Amino acid sequence: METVTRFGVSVPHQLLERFDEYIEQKKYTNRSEAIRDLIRNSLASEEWRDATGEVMGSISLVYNHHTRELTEKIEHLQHEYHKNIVCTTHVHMDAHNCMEVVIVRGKSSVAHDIADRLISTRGVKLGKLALLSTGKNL
Ligand code: NI
Repeated sequence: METVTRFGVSVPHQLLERFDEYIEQKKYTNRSEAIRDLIRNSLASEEWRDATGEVMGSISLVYNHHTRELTEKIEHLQHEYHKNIVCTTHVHMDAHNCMEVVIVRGKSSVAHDIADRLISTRGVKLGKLALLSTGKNL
């Protein structure tokens, strides 16, 4: 039988409440099975990473612009990848929250690197990379 490892995770109370609602909706019987599936899905979506050739992608971010130095960090990162970033659209959603959509082009691995660095920046609440082929070979 496969060895199972237990580990502890620190989660803000409100986030865990929301997660428990999600678990109930999805008919999971416990948190462990739900977390295992989330891990499997995250790993599966990494398969795109190895695609060769040029791709187009959009990276959507949601963040609170009051978070210290966050806006500067996001802008700095985008300058670092200026050769791969086509454009950026910023939406002030309410008094606190912003949505930013960054259009990227280049190798799949680079699009993933940009997305990973932006999404993992402290204060970014939600983030998603959507990749598309350039359509050249279709
Ligand atoms: Ni804004």
